[in-house]
Amino acid sequence: YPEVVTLGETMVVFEADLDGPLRYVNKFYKRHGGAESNVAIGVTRLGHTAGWISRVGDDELGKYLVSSIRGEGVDTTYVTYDNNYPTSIYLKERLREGSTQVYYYRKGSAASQLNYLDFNWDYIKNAKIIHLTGITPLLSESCLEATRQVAKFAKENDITLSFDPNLRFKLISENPDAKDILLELVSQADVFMPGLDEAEYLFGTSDYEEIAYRFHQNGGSKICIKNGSVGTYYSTKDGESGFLPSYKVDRVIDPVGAGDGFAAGILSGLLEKKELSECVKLGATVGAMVVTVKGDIEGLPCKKDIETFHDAEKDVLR
Ligand code: KDG
Repeated sequence: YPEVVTLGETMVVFEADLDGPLRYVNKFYKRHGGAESNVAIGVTRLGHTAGWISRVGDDELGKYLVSSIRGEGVDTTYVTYDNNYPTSIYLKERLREGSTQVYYYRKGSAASQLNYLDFNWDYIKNAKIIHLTGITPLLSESCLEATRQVAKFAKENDITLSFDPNLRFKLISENPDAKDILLELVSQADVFMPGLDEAEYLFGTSDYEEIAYRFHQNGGSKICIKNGSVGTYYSTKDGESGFLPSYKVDRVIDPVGAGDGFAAGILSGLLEKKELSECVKLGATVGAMVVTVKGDIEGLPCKKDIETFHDAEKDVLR
């Protein structure tokens, strides 16, 4: 059984090979991206096991997603093919270096048909960590129900529930209950990893300590609040807290996927029973490495790459 189980939608990404508006782009690279499968791949690269539950269309793009994600070492046993709905896609435009814009084509996708009645609960029960994002519950009614059932199951079975809000304003603007739905998941999470702007949207304040205090008061055990290139504030219910400044990178090539890399580092650290401060170092390193490479998953490091990244901070490499 995989140590980390996650569920959600993954899309085929068509990434422009030219900078500038998409209307002038004639060639695209085919890749894939989905917050949850990105985390599963990240965890696998760091030497742990992960399973991703999803639905894809019974089409060529669906077959591509499954074979590629399985090829990354993620368990895809519970990814099903849907005959009636297609695999979703998104287009990635790079107006200039470091500034990425994405366009989704995901409405009515196979993944939005995910249904908890199909889940193998024995598989989920054996996970050490269940990782959810705020994208899945906003995809459809059945995805909302699936997320709620999985979160409830994690609580009932004492499985660590990890939650990254991953706010997608397109999905939020279409759902008047979005904030309440997300707050419900925050209140169940053991591990919570919002961006500062996301925490501000959810809690109405950008004061790290107050956000953490309110999370812990609700029973949450570990929180990491990410503030991009500035750093990460972290805190545990037991009183460990601190701030880790972000690692510097020479050039930000593509910021998409950094948060998922961060989550992969945190979850791997937790599986290794590291202190939260050490988990944050790992998460921040993975996040920094992801942005230096094009693609949502391509920059995810394995353990050895992490040493090389930190070695590069020294003046001489021997
Ligand atoms: O976190 C990266 C994701 O944003 C990307 O891979 C695609 O899941 C995705 C989404 O909904 O944006």
